[in-house]
Amino acid sequence: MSSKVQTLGEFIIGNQSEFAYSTGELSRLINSIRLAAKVVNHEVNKAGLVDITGAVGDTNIQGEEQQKLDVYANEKFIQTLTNREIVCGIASEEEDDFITIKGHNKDHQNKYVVLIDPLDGSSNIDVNISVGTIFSIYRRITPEGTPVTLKDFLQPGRNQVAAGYIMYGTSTMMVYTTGHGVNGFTLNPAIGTYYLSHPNIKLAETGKIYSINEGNYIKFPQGVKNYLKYCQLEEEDRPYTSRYIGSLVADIHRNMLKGGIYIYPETSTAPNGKLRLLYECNPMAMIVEQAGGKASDGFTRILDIQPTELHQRVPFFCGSKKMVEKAEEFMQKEG
Ligand code: AHM
Ligand code: MG
Repeated sequence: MSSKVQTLGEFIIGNQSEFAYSTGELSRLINSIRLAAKVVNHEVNKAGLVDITGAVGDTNIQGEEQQKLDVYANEKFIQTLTNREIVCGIASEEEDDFITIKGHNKDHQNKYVVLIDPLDGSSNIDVNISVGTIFSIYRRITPEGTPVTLKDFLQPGRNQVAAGYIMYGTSTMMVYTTGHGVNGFTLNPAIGTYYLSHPNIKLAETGKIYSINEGNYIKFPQGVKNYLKYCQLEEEDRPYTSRYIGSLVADIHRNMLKGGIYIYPETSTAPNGKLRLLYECNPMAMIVEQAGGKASDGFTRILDIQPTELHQRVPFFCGSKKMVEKAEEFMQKEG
């Protein structure tokens, strides 16, 4: 590896001055996520070897079966974030309620809240397909020195100060933004260092990939059905290619690099879709917008939605700007 290649650690320090409140705390926070991700990566990578992939038997707040690695990742991220004097609260997709962190002096002085999906797509672990961690960071809005409240977590996504994901794939990558573009870092597992491999990621304005669980076609709203027909027509640069892994981080990551649209719409049985606004859609929307793309619920910009509850779900249309605009056009035509 050439000595000119920047490591994630160097990058975080080098770009600290770009942060809105440049006290170094956000850098330390991102650093702690980087460290926890390394530990989780180690476990995910050996998941096929040991009996760690089975379902624990618990069900999470969404009534889904929780698997051992979800529990492990959840614990690791919470533990790492709690041990630092940076966050005053954590909300996790795997926890019913948010966690209050008093800080070492028990004075609630820490500034940031973190919302995290510790291991998304975990049903893919058993079959050796990429999974990911998604995180979202806000400054608290209630005064420092008081315990964090639900209000601090229910901020619209446009207030995020940073967002990112870690993809445990053929290579492990961390991709994040602090509102100044998107950068991707690849882990060299031999030495445990992430290197800047994808500087300033830009999403093509349009692409040729659409990603949706088409098995649910019958349950889709008419606007989505019409858009899918449009994607499949032999016209101009179409038909597009259909690619769906069923692992949000991997599907979005591929589309960011290749150009495309990801859709998880509302269905007749899930009127708000499946994905969670706070842990999945907001962070992905910030990243995709920072890369020049677009994210909406078919009608409204994701980052402008005022959340009303921690585990809220929302329909999600995300990816290349022109493709999302076209899908919105079909949605809006059907009202
Ligand atoms: P999870 O948070 O329970 O892991 O579910 C989220 C996952 C996403 O990664 C993926 O995009 C989606 O669920 C796939 O859902 P489906 O199997 O309904 O297509
Ligand atoms: Mg998830």
